[in-house]
Amino acid sequence: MGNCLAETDEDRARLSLEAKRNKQLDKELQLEEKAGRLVHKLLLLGAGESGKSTFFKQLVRIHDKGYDVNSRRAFERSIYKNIINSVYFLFKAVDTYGYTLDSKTVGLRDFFEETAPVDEEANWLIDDKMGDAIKAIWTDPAVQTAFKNRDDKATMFYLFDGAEYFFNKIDEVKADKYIPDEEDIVRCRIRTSGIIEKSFEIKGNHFRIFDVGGQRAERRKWIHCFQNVTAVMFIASLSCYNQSLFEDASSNRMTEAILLFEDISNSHWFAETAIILFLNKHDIFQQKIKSIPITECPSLAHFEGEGYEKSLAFIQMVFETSCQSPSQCVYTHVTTATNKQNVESIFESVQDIVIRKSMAEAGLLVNA
Ligand SMILES: Nc1nc2c(ncn2[C@@H]2O[C@H](COP(=O)(O)OP(=O)(O)OP(=O)(O)O)[C@@H](O)[C@H]2O)c(=O)[nH]1
Ligand SMILES: [Mg+2]
Repeated sequence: MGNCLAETDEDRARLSLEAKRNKQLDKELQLEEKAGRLVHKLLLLGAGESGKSTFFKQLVRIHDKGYDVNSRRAFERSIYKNIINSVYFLFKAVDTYGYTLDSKTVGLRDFFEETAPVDEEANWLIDDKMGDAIKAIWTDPAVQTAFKNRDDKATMFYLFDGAEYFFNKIDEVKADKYIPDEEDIVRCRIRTSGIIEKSFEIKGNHFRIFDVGGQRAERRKWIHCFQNVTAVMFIASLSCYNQSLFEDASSNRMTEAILLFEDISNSHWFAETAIILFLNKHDIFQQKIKSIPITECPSLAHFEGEGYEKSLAFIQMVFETSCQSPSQCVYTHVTTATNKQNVESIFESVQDIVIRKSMAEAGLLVNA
């Protein structure tokens, strides 16, 4: 499996706890199967920030109970943190690329930097005053220019994908009575650490779905849920072809995703497993491709075409041909995980693939 699963000593204790927990989960799975209940185990895999948890959250909305008031409240702090961090990233870009803030914004910046927290454990909060400051900062022409130029080679910087969405609803977020809605939850970014698992019953079929952390340091934990997997849902961001990794600025995100997909799809662990590839963040890709060619990604530098359709087809071809296992067939979908209807219809096809595969394995279907 290459180095994506290499273990280090530092968190061995945590890993062994997780291994125990996953052994327990596998035991439960076997018991359920013994009791005559066929459980389809599905893994969401992929590099960091590709949209695995977003997909998982949509499944909770669509096929579980959704998010009640208490669970929605639990996202409040992370949303404040997402927004505040985005303001810091915008200011950093303004400084780095020499944009000039309005004199009024300079004063607001002082207030923001004195008041807004920076450390993880702080009490992240956007009250009315802070909300008004953020709103004014966001509309400053220099900040807007930095934002618009964030993908240009010369003026590039990292900003999480939900930043614009939350800036545009800052009036709601800053209100005392604010409780995140399900759309906010889907847009909120919380890096996953470890393995999160949930059971779903859909039309009488039982699914157990695992969401994992995708950043490099997280991947060594994946192996603990690799046994008896019915399908891998590999999520790759389409829009990351011009971005570098959060955890390593010298590596291109799409190159990383292609190499990871190659590792996973050719792995002996998944020789009997359906591999479903989601080319995600289609909404962002559609916009970005108008001005930035996919050749920005070193692994796609040999592409000679241009335009949306050819670029998309090329990315799909590169991913699919990296799976060389003769017994394996990759089922590809182009997705926008923030769109509930899109996830709902795509997951219909996933169920179809999974159920047909299970029937074929049980000898009930000739062509899976
Ligand atoms: N616009 C848009 N944003 C998306 C899409 N999919 C995910 N996002 C956003 O991308 C950010 C990262 O998504 P996550 O689901 O947290 O990514 P992840 O793969 O779980 O990341 P790790 O937990 O670090 O492995 C979130 O803010 C999502 O709202 C998409 O299709 N379109
Ligand atoms: Mg996640």
